[in-house]
Amino acid sequence: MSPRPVHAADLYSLPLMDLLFRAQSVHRQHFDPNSVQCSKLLSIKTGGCPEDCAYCSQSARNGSDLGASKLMEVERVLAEARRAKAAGATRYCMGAAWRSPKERDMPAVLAMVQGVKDLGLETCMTLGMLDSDQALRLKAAGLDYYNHNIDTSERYYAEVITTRSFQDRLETLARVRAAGIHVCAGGIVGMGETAADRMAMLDTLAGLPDAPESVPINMLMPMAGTPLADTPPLDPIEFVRTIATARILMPTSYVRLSAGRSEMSDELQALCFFAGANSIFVGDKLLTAGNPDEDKDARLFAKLGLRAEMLAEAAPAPDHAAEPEHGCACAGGCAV
Ligand code: SAM
Ligand code: DTB
Ligand code: SF4
Repeated sequence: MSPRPVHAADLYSLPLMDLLFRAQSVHRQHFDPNSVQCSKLLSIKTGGCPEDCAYCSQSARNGSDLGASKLMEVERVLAEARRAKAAGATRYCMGAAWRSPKERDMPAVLAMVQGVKDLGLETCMTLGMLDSDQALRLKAAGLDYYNHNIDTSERYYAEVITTRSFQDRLETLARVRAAGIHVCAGGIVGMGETAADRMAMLDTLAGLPDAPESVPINMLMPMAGTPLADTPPLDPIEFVRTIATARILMPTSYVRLSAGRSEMSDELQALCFFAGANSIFVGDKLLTAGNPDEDKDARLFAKLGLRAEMLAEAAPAPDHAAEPEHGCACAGGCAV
C-alpha cells in the first residue's frame, strides 16, 4: 500500500522547531538556501476594479480613495522594466485591476509581454480571469508566469469575495497550465481566517494536478477604506508556520514572502527565509502599497548573507554560486 500523502494538518501545528527543521531540510534538498529570487511588480492599470475583494484598495466597491487609471502605455512599461533589470530584478510582474482582460486591451498587454521578454527578463502578468484563447495568446507572446491567487480556503472564500467563485479561480489556473505558462498561485493570510483555513488553502494549492511553480504568501496589508481595514494583525509565528508548511508540501516550488514585508522585522523575515521562503518582491512599491526600499533590502541581504538569484544564462559557475558572497550585478541585495 502506498503511504498516505502528507497534508498541511500533519505539519502546521508541529512544535515550531520540528516544523522549521523539516522545512529547512526539504528546502536544502532542492534549493540553495542563501539564494532568493527577486521579482519587481508594476501596476499597469490601477483602481476602478469591478470585483469586490474585501482586502483590495483597487476595488471600486471599497471606500479607498484611489482613482481609476487607464492602462499604461507600452513604452512606459518597458522603460520601468529596464530600470528594474538594471537594479537586479530577474522577473517583471505586471498587474491590472481587472475582472478579466477585455479584447481591446489585449494588443497592448501582448506587446508588454513581448517587450519585457526581449529585455531578457522573465515575464509575469496578473490580469484576473483568463479564457483559454487569452492564455494561449499570452503564452505565444512570451509570458513565463501567470499569477492568479486562490486567496484563502474554499470555506472562507465567500467571506472575502462574492463576485467570482473559488471554482472560477481554479478554472483560470487550469487554463494557464494548459497553455504551458508557469503557474504562480498563492493567497493571503491574516484576513480573519482560522488556522484550518490556512491549512486548507495550502492543501488546495499542493493538490492541484501540478503544484504551482511559484507560491506567493501575502500577509494582509490592511488598506484604508476596505472592509478588512481594521482586521487585527495575525500572530507572526502563524505566518512562519504557513510558509514552512507550504515549503514542505510543495518542495520544488518557489515560495514567495510576498506582501507585508514593510511591516516585518528583519528577524521575522529571517525566520521566513529559514522556513523556506526563497522569493520576494523588490522595490519600494507593490501595486498600491509600500514595500521595503532598495537600501533596506540590501542591508537585510548583507546581514543574512543572502544573494539575489540570477537567471540561469547569467549565473556564474556552480562553485562560485555556492559561495556566500554576492555574485550579482546589484551589489548586495536585489532591491530596485
Ligand atoms: N486583479 C487581479 C486579480 O485579482 O487576479 C490581479 C491583481 S490582485 C491585486 C493580486 C493579488 O494580490 C490578490 O489576489 C491578493 O492575493 C493580493 N493582494 C491584493 N491586495 C492585498 C492586500 N491588501 N494585502 C495582501 N495581499 C493583497
Ligand atoms: C501577489 O500574490 N501579491 C502581489 C502580486 N501577487 C500581484 C500583489 C500584492 C498587493 C499588495 C497590495 C497593494 O499593493 O495594493
Ligand atoms: Fe480587483 Fe484584483 Fe483587487 Fe480583486 S484583487 S478588487 S480583482 S484588483
